[in-house]
Amino acid sequence: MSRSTGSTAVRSTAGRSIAPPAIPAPGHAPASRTGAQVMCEALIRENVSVMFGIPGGCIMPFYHAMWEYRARLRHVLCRHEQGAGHAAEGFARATGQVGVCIGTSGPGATNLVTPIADAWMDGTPLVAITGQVPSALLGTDAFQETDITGITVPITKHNFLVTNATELPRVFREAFHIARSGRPGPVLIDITKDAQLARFVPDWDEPMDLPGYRPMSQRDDVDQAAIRAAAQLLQDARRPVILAGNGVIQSGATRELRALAEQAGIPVISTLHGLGAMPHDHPLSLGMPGMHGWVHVNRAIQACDVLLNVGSRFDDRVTGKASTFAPHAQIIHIDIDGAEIGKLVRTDVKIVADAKPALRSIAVALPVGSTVARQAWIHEILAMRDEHQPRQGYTRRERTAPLMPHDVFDAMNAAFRDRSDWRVVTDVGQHQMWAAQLLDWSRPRTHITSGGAGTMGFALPAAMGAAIADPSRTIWVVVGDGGFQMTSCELATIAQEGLTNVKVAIVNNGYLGMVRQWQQLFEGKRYSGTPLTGPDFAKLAEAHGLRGFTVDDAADAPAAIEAAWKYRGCAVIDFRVEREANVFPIVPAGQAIGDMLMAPPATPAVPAVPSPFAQA
Ligand SMILES: Cc1ncc(C[n+]2csc(CCOP(=O)(O)OP(=O)(O)O)c2C)c(N)n1
Repeated sequence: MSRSTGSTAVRSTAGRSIAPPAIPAPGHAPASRTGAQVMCEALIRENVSVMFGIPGGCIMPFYHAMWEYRARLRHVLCRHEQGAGHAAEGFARATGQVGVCIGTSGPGATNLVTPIADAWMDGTPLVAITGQVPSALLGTDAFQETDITGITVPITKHNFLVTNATELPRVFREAFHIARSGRPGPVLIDITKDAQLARFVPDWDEPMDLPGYRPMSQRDDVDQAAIRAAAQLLQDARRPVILAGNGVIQSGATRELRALAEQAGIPVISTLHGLGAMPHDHPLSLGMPGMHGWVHVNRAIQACDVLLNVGSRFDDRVTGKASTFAPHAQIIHIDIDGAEIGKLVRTDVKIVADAKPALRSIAVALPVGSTVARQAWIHEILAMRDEHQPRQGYTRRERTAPLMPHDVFDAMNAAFRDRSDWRVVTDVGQHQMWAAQLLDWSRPRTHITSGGAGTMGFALPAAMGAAIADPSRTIWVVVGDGGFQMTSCELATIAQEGLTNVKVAIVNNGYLGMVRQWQQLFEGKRYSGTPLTGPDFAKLAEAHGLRGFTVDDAADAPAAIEAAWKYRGCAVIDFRVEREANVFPIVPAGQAIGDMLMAPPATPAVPAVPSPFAQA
């Protein structure tokens, strides 16, 4: 099985133990430290225990110091900085804590750009630490110099270039505060090599200096006038719905969501990132909306008279053509980030607040009244659901190959049903939408995916981070053969770390499936750049010392999942599914969410641009 190099051992290469410098107790004068040692102590003070990264020239002083602190700071050596960043994201998404990733200057830093952008889009708390060339060389195109603070301005909540080591204690406190407060997100700290090497006496009490940064927190008062207005709208509504997003999960407000829904008899729709906020089998739980949302959910949105959006930012994958979204509804929007409110969809009641206190306040303000009219509304939605029988209709779809994608998800659901010790991390593409639609999501933070950025390659490293964060749970990766090949090098990291709780299900259709689906439905089947080959994934797993399975018949899927689950090590299952299965429903790009396709159009679309090589 996996080989462990003992990367967390507390011994020097010479076999002698090295005592880390003691972190001074409060009230004791701290001794002089290098900037790099201060970085380690600042991380420990922020309760960081695990970091994901790759060393290199300009970050070497930090790695040198890390050795002394290795009993308290575990470093996971990833195979690519993109993997390190996604691993830190997975750690953060599983725990709600700030994830930490590290890269050297130049290419190390630019390789972190994708996960930083991903964390930005999905509100994931992340601190990225990068080394920078010595301050005397800044701006000279020195070896491995890249202006990473310039590059990451639009995709970080804030970033810092530290050239003066004495700023490090304050900068680290500010960075972690910014990453985890308000709408969480990524912060980058770029530290020149000379600042890491400089010796000084750190001042841990220097106050934060963040003029103008006043994020909302759970302790802040909620605007009571807005709460009363929202409660009144909900009380008077005959056809209300709640749209629950990532903010509910981030705020830990699932109980408050359920309490309000039950008190007022309002059905709840969960966005991709809201899956798990409301148990799938709760009578008021409707499922996912949007481009691949269920028919009854999208129709409920288009017919509702009041829509309470809590913690979702009206992504265009949810709204379709925004001007046509929920055309009859008065809209209440609760968001911790005021800039999201009214950005894409008109809003009637604006509540800038954390989801938990806001939902609690609305429940208190809501007069207890009759819900008879609501019951009629709920029955109407459920009748739509029964008519379309989305889940059943999908799984009953004719089997055109020995293994259909839905066979894989059926088998997974059966394996998950009686267990609670799992999470699923999905990648981007068809398998991601099938997982969202077909798996039964009941608990928060069990569904982790790349939503806003849609980053292929996210799943395997993010699962690695989630697995390290919580060794008691099995982390299932659901990934396409395309996305898997983007970051499959992290199998080596999983093997080196000896992780036993990562299980990988590759939904292998031999295509970049989601793009191929669009080409089939909207571009006259012109499969340009989408047919895809790959290695024998089971053998690839075995080559890493992991366990590999190949499944090409539905009858074998449940046994493979059980065997992988019970195997005391990381396992990879290559599910070779029907190549041209599609995700339905689908709302064509730019259309209203009511305009769903439930099957390929009768007349296939032809490419809009005729071939320049066509014979005259
Ligand atoms: C890094 C990146 N490159 C390109 C895309 C565009 N894209 C979206 S889905 C998709 C196909 C994914 O194929 P695969 O991983 O095999 O999953 P499938 O759709 O077949 O389930 C592509 C190329 C993307 N989302 N991310």
